[in-house]
Amino acid sequence: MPDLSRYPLLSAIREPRDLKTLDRQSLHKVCAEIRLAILDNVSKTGGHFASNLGTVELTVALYATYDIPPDKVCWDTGHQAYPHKLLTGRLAEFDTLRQHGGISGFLRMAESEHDHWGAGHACTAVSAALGYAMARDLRKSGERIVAISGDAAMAGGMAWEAVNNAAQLNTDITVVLNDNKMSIAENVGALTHHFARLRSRRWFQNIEQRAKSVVEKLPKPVARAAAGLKHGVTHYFAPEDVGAIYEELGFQYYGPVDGHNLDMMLDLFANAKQLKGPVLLHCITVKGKGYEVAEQDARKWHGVVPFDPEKCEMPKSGGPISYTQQFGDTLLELAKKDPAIVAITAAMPDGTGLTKFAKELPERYVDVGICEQHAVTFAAGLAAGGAKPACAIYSTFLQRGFDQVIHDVAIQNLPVRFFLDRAGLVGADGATHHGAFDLSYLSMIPNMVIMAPRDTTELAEMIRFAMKHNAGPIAVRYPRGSADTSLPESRTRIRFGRAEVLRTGTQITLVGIGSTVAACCKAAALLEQQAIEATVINARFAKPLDVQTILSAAKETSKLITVEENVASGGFGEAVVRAIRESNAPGIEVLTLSLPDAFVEHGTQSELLADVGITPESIADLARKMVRAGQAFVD
Ligand SMILES: Cc1ncc(C[n+]2csc(CCOP(=O)(O)OP(=O)(O)O)c2C)c(N)n1
Repeated sequence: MPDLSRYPLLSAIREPRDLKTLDRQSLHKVCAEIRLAILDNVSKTGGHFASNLGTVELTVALYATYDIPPDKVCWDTGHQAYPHKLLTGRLAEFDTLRQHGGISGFLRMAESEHDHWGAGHACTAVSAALGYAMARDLRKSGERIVAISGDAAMAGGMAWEAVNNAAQLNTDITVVLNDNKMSIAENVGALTHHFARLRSRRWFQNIEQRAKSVVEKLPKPVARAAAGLKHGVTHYFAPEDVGAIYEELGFQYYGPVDGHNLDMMLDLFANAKQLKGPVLLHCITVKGKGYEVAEQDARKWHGVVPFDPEKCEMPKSGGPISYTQQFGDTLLELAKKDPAIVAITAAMPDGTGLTKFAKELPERYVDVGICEQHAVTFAAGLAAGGAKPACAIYSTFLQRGFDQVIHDVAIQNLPVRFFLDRAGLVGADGATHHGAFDLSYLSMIPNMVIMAPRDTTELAEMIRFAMKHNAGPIAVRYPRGSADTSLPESRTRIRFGRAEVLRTGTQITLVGIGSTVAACCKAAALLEQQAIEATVINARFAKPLDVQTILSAAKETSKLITVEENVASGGFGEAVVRAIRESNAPGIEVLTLSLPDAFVEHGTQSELLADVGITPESIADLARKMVRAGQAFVD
């Protein structure tokens, strides 16, 4: 448990309404204690850092002003909501953040009654808040609904769909735009420039005074109408803000305000509380506020591993090359030789390994923002136009572009190359971020080819293969982190739809795909110690499946286990079972080992793999039982 004596005021706060008992001076102290709690704990657990230091005053001011509950707050993504966690009774558990069995790094409705909206993926808050608002209107219950979104998330298509709908519903909803000019990397796109223009305007110093001064400038009838309103802060009062895109779309735009000026933020929310209809409060914040190195390099300090808070240093990452880096290096090497290659990321240049590409070949690098759907169709257009798009999106975020993959890429059989980092269990980010579904959601699509490398060397080969593959869409999925280096070094060339046999035995066949190949090899070594001879196959292709190689090993051993970091339904194992059944080969027992039909929580990757039974020991154990007991495991 954290040392609560370090946070005397914060430790007495169990829920937002407790803030209402504090005077302004104490609220300033609460802000300082929240920053300290974030630094103390996140420096030990790792997690989102800069984004949370930027929302401290905003959260305290909102929670001290609104009536929560019954008022409700929907945080977008949730990676900036640690102050919210600390103000809603989770200080004592804060040192378990993102740890196995501990509290989540994001918000989850199941974790706290104060988490009104769970997330992890961006751009959902305004839609969710709008739903809450309509439900409230139907109930006639009258509570206030707030959505808090970052500037990058507000550029996502879904956020615009919600804004468009909000104006139509014309219900009472407050959107707080937390504008720190940053996504994880620098924010991109035309909207960013629009926000910058708004930022450059005179900031509100004092809301009442500003409202008054603006009213005085208005023509009389409008001024009278305006003055009649209780707090006088509608769009009528801010003529120089006309042109703010949100006003054109039916929102009352109010801002920009300094999101770290607690007193002003308290005034802002006290006023905003009274407003009717859709309202947008534009707050300017600084990512990393209060921790100098994070302010200076918010990109590096967005998400952190455990670090030394005194020295302000994160440990250097050593060890074998990561899949991410291998991807970035290999694609850049290929793109230098092939001018048709274009790299696309959806707001994840560092996470997908494209930072170097962006620097060296900026004219062929596109960061589309948090817009995975657009990224996919944009890539399809590039392919149709003769370019070679490499669309690098995390497995979990490509879920956003599912229809685009089918409708724009696959039906037209366009050669878009998808590179899916973070496939399988990702660790501390938990349920919203695991790449648990891509083998399923891609396998079902006609024309799609899917590969998964057993290690980083094979990833490089697969990237080369994919960039040459012009016949239609192709995807390479690979896990977070580095490869297991214990695999055999001997290599065979990648051939379309062909698997690789890594060792042969007569009693059982273990078939791995991607990250699970290493576990299968280790399981085979354990089995060997128990005098059980196993064949190990590196499937390489989830689609098309190498039925010939798998079937001939299955016939030889009559027992087979598939292992994958993907859910069972629609996954690799199911495809193998189907192929064996369709072959009508008699007497083959098959067991499929996969992720469960449940959302896997957070922890380290190895803790989670142990939880779901994907370890060399558990594979060996199952294999031994199958071989020794001759037990029927027919699907
Ligand atoms: C759909 C989706 N794509 C990508 C991400 C990865 N991601 C997490 S936070 C973030 C940046 C968000 O920027 P912004 O909304 O401005 O919030 P800030 O971090 O600046 O507070 C990104 C791209 C995500 N969570 N969801």
